[in-house]
Amino acid sequence: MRKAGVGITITQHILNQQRQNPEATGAFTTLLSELIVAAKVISREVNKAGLVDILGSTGKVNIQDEQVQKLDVFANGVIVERMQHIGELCCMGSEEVADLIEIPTEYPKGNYILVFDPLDGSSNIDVNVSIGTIFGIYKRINIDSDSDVLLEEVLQPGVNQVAAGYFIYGSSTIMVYTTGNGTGVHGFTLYPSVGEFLLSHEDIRIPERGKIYSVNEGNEQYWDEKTRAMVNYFKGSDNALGRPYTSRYVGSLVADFHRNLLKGGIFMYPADLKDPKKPSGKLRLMVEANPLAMVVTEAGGYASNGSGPILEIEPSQLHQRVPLYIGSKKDVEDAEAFISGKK
Ligand code: AHM
Ligand code: MG
Repeated sequence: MRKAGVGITITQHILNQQRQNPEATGAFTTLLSELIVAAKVISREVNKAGLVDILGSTGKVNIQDEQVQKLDVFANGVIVERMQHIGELCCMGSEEVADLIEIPTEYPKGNYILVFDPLDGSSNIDVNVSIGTIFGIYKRINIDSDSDVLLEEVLQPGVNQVAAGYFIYGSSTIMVYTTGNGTGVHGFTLYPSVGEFLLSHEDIRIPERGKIYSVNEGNEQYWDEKTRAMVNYFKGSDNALGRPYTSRYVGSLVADFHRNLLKGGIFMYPADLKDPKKPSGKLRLMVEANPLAMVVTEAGGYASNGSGPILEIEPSQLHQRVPLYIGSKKDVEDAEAFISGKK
């Protein structure tokens, strides 16, 4: 891993990757570059939280007599506004928006689809805990079609993603991304004084087995027996470590995932019976699970829904939820063995 400060810029890195892939076009570079600008704007606002009144709930009026937006609504607006005009997208899907986001007719369209969670873990903003933006990029299957994009074209399995990653707004702002196919997972740290993301974590590999388990154990009473047995396995001594795993749970998926990616471990949000309308747990397949599954898989880890790879699930809805077990390969395989009844 290279030390921050001597690394290349994210733009150079994307261009280098593009040159290595003869099929890659400048379209993809344009797309990622504009997304990075959006993230810089979000990072700036997140860093101001607490200093200026940007945490007010929607409905407040600021000094300019404008509606004060919640930060997650603001982040969604920044991404949509910046990305809709670049001419490389045919549509977007956001956690904050119920339907597909069409590209306005005044702008040209392209062949890429962007799905994103603009500000994940936003309940943590008020208490200065790390939050993030998660994204996945797909290619339209029916490329160069002039017709409007259909939801069916967006509902592709995660394995079709051409790139995925996240921005974490923490003690520093970091971007982690991959374009898959053995190109690796790379992290870039934003240098505020330079205004650039510089390579700080080259070719991240997640340890095959970790020492950390991350789960909201307050939900235990809503879990089934298999889930309880699985969590007890990690907490007990009769496991691969021969001693209890360490518990770490921030409650901000990007923060929990990023820590486990670097240090090893398993994050889980199991299916539960807390809300009978959401029997698959809380996290969303398209905007949360699939992008992080692509990252972890490329880094040598694994992501499962308890019975098989997250990346192979055929989505049926844009906002579909999914149980998520993600992190070090061997830890996730152990969890999967419990949930699927093999252990
Ligand atoms: P959000 O997208 O509305 O912010 O919700 C997702 C967040 C994740 O960041 C985090 O892993 C999870 O919710 C925590 O949920 P819980 O408070 O139920 O443990
Ligand atoms: Mg979220």
